[in-house]
Amino acid sequence: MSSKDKEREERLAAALRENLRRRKSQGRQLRDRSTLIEDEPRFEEGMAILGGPDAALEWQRAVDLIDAAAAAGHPDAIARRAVFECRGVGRDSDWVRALDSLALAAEGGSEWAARQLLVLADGRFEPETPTAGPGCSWNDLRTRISLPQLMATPQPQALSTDPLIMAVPAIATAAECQWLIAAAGPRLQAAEVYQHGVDPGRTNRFAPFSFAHQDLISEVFRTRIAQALGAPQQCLEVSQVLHYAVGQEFVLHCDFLDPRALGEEIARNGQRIVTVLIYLNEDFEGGATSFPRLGIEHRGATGDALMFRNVDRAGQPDPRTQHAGSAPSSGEKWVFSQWVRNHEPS
Ligand SMILES: O=C(O)CCC(=O)C(=O)O
Repeated sequence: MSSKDKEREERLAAALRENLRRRKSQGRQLRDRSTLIEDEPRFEEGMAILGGPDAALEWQRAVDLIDAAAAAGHPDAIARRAVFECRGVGRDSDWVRALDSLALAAEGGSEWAARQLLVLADGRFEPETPTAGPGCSWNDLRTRISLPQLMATPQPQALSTDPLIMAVPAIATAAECQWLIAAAGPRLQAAEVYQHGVDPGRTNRFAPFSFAHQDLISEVFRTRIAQALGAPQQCLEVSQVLHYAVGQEFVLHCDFLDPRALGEEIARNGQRIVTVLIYLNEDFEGGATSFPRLGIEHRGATGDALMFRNVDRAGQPDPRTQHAGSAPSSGEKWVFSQWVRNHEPS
């Protein structure tokens, strides 16, 4: 056995021990131990592929491994399958099925699923071991979720009609915002600018929500955004959560891609026609999103969105949309950021 294989085996064994310890300590019904031992490596291997450098090439194998572990009853694999179900990964998108899986996973002992269910059904964010509530099961909680209500988006208010800039109040709940902050926090890294990597003009940090890090809350955000814009989900780039500490900023820039430099990229994956920001908190000073050429400075309350077109009515880059993420002067600023293309990747 190579040292890499040995390392992997040790990691899987440690994950298995930790998983068993956690479920035992929660006093939940343990499934047959031998079944768990069989499912755990499949789940861990699937997750390792999704989080690794070959995710784009090997995603189908990862999905098959996680699906197999889920079919055998592994609660965290069932929770992960819920993400595939709502996104339509290797199957048709089906939110009802995804929420049912989330409840099933929570009933089986997945804390990750239980915490998401609380956020979606009860508007409650619990960072530690959650309980459904007195006399209430996870399945009961699931029945409280109405899909039309969950995906509803409030009426936007125009801040500018040309270029179009819209404020959407309360597109997300406080609990959903807290969830995304908590999910992004441990993964923050230096933010980058398109094709240039880390840049002195963008000193804040960010966490991408790529395949391995998606959950039902980030998917609810994406679904609401796609619905509000009338855009197919496939036009949405990888979502990001941005974090600004005092003094950190994203200096003046435009979000459209320059057709002179990036013609091929635009032809293949589309132009970045819309930017959506969802403000995840409000307990900071300063930190507005500013459009100096339009005289607009905007700061949403927790859960509010700002949506703006980066191109003009003819679809051409609109330099008037130049904007900046200003630095907070006290506190920390958290924002969910979504760039949207004008067609699906080819
Ligand atoms: O954080 C902000 O207020 C602005 C973010 C931004 O400029 C962007 O995502 O393009």
